[in-house]
Amino acid sequence: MRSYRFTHAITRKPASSILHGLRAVDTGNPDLGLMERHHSAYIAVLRETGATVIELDPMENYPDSVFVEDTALCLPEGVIIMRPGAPSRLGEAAEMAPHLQKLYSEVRWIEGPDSFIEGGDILVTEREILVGRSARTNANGVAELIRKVDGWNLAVREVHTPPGVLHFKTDCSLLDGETILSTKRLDASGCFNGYRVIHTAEGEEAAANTIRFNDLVLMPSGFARTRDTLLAAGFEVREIGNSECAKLDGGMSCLSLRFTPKAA
Ligand code: CIR
Repeated sequence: MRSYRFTHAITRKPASSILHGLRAVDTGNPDLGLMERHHSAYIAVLRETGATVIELDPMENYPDSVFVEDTALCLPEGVIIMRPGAPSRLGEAAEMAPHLQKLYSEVRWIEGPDSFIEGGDILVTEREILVGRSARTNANGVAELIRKVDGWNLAVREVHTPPGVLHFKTDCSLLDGETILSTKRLDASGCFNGYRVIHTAEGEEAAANTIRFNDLVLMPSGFARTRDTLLAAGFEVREIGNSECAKLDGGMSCLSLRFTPKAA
């Protein structure tokens, strides 16, 4: 099971420079103390599933570095180091690489120079890898990813992130081997044809970015109708405060890399 059973996760503590983190709309600065408490709660839930969580030190020179998901794509076959499309985040990928090189024998890189791709735009399901073109992930980035997974027998499908939405996974997440949680606006594009799709409740689009991690679904707190839909569908849900990360367009998936290491 490649898409939601994992033995490990990597997180990075938020830095005080998070006040300078990127955001589409300024809704006020995040409160670092509250963000740290939410982050600790998030890690505790990952650990509740029995996984090993590696917590990296904060990096002050990268304000958005708490959002580790954008730096790498971790697959059972190996790792692809990403090339973030936000200039202030480009260097985060090289900072992550040594940590993954300790755990994986096969590490490949998106090299560029014209390719950009962020992990937030990549949804791994049991049958394929969906990559959403976005303001951060360009056609060259998708094309290079396809070349880099060569030999791993994987299907990569290019899809589109809705305009004005930061990442493909801002609007969707995997719930199990065949079920996707999606906003209606993203599902309307037809990209999930053939999957079972559960929609976020009207007005709760910000609940779409959850993670299925082993037996649990981690979702942001404050979205009762979507939560109740997931509970009724039989998922075991944990709600985690996300008010501070949300000010920086971040959610559940952004805060971790989830994987099962594959050393030689
Ligand atoms: C950024 O704009 O890059 C950060 N403020 C948020 C990144 C969220 N990452 C993700 O959805 N994977």
